[in-house]
Amino acid sequence: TRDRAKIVVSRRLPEPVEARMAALFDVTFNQSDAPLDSTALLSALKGAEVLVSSITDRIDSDFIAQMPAGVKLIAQFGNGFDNINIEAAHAAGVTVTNTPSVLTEDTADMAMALMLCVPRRVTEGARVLLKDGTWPGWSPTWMLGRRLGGKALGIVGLGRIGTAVARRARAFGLSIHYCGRTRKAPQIEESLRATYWASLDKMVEHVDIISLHTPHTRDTVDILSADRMKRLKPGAFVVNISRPELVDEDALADLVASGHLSGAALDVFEHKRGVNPKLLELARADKVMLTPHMGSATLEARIEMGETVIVNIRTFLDGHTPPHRVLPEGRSQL
Ligand code: 8YV
Repeated sequence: TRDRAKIVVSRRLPEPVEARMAALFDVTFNQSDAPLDSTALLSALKGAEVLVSSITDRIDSDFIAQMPAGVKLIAQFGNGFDNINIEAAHAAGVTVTNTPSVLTEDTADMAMALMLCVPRRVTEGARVLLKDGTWPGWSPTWMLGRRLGGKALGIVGLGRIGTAVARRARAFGLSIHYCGRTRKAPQIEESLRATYWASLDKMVEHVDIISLHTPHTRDTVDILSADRMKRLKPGAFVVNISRPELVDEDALADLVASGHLSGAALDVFEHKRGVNPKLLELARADKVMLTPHMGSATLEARIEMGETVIVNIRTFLDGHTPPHRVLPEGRSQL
């Protein structure tokens, strides 16, 4: 039998995942809770065969060019892989894998929470009652929000997560609209009673809520541009649980502040810039809901993501194509 493969894991993972990896491989874990910078990560990779990466690692063409030649697999702990230059990895003969599917349902649950929170004033109510202690007592006009049922939901990207959101939204009484590169099979449209729009510009004019479930690629940057958001119906609501680059955050904040949009709920932000101060101010006024990238943050999903990483690594080390290989034409931003 061959020696245990040396793998480097860029971020701390839930304890059961780390224990399982340590039992199977010769693992180097990042001992701190913060990401490693490129220099530290590259030096940790000396003598390694596999890098287990996360969204906070910038694996661009420079990084790949400097990677020790023995590293032949980048196993991303995550569904999205826009932090990795897939073309450069492929050109260097490095396989990339991700962890789709296991986080789909939990991420869709979170999308529904985001959709409900501002219109039904959930956190606002909790704060008033618990923190400010200002409840004047129940009254027929107390904390009136807006109904979700009967509204039209526009889903950008009816993939795994978009579809899981659509199923939930149907149960909440929303009608489903979607757009994306390809139209789904009639059975899928029928089961969701979903209306396809070939043009996002047209769809935005017909929906009350728009929710983004498409990856961050060169083609999707600012897919919700200022112009598109101005075309949304007055009072429309924006949900982003995908990637921050898909939305023009400044324009979104301005359109909420001006009252054209009734609000927004965002789970993702540009990490380096920090959270847009205009959005923070709107969040304090309960017009906007901000959560810190929690879409897949359940213990169950994170353990299953870890198991998926392990299956990808073992299959690769056994000389087979890993089940969740990102295809060379997998579109990435870097
Ligand atoms: C993870 C995510 O938190 O999977 C994704 O694409 O955005 C999140 O589920 C993150 O990617 C971990 O690397």
